Amino acid sequence: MLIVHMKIQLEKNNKIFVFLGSEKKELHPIWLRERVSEKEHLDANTEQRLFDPSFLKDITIKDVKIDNDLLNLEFSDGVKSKFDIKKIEKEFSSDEELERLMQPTLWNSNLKNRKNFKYNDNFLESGEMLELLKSFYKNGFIIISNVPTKDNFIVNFANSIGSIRRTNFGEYFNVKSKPNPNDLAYTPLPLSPHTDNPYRKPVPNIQLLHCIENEVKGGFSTLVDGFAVAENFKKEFPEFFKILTEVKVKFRFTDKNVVLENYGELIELDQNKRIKQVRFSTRLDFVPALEKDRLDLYYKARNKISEIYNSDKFLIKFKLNPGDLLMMDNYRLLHGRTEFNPNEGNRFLQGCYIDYDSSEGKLRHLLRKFS
Ligand SMILES: O=C(O)CCC(=O)C(=O)O
Ligand SMILES: [Fe+2]
Repeated sequence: MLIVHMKIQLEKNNKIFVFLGSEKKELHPIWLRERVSEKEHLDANTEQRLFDPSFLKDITIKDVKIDNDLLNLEFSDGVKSKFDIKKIEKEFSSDEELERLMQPTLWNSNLKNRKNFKYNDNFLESGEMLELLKSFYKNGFIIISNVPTKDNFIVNFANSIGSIRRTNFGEYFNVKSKPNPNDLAYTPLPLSPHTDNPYRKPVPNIQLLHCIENEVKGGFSTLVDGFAVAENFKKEFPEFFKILTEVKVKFRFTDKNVVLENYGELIELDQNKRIKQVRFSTRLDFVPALEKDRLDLYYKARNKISEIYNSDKFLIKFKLNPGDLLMMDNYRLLHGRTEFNPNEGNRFLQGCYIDYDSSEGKLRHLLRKFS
């Protein structure tokens, strides 16, 4: 955290001013009254308020004194409170460290310096777990080995970061070749790089895949940094980039129980025109019937980005071994697998989803614990 050093000054009529660099700001009495932290006002376990500040009206400060690092206040409703000035200072500081840790470092197939993580019984609350999450935010994925290959252990793993995002595939799903599959993931067919479930509302943020068995010669896993490709695309093919950031494509999943649909751009930008999310799932995308010329451009752009997603310049390919668990950002990375022959042996992965509140919540928690 970047602490902004702050000076407090009391002026007449119990006005409290803070100086932040050259800026002078008056602290609002209700802003302070909301922050009283004595135990009759705040639950000690949850740090949640035992009063409702939205009911507070016409609050003024009756008395104020500074005593070293403490601000002693008496409010017009009779509440007396001691404020730690350092805590007020923190409210004016930005969470720069967290922002920096969560900043992606884009990569292509030359990706090096990948950290290896090895699971043990104490891993999930350890400093290593903090390193794992930092690495996840940096590269958009991590692989951790030695994760017990017990059936549905992935559920424990995911729930120790946050909470599983259950879907119509269940709390977790078995990725193996099976008869009458409701998704091509459950066949031995190759899967070109894709993002998962763009048809859900909202699209799951993070996918976990845990390898239980992998006895086949093929069945390699692939990953691509979609943000790196999109940045490259923007430079090399600006017209193509533009149309992929504009057209909202429909994605659709159906089986005998449900029809799921959602819309989104293949490259979605935020209000600052930064890349926010990529979507690519050419088995289930349906572009609207735009004007022919515009569709011409769209299809050329989709061909080109597909070519790049599948190219050796950006794609990494590796084998998941039993006990390996892959966790990846489904808004940034594309994943896939090469074809395999199910007659050679078993290939069995278990998968599930979690959302960013899980990974970010755990990151904040471990930062609080270890730094
Ligand atoms: O079989 C694999 O390695 C990946 C399958 C897949 O794309 C998925 O489960 O989302
Ligand atoms: Fe997938």
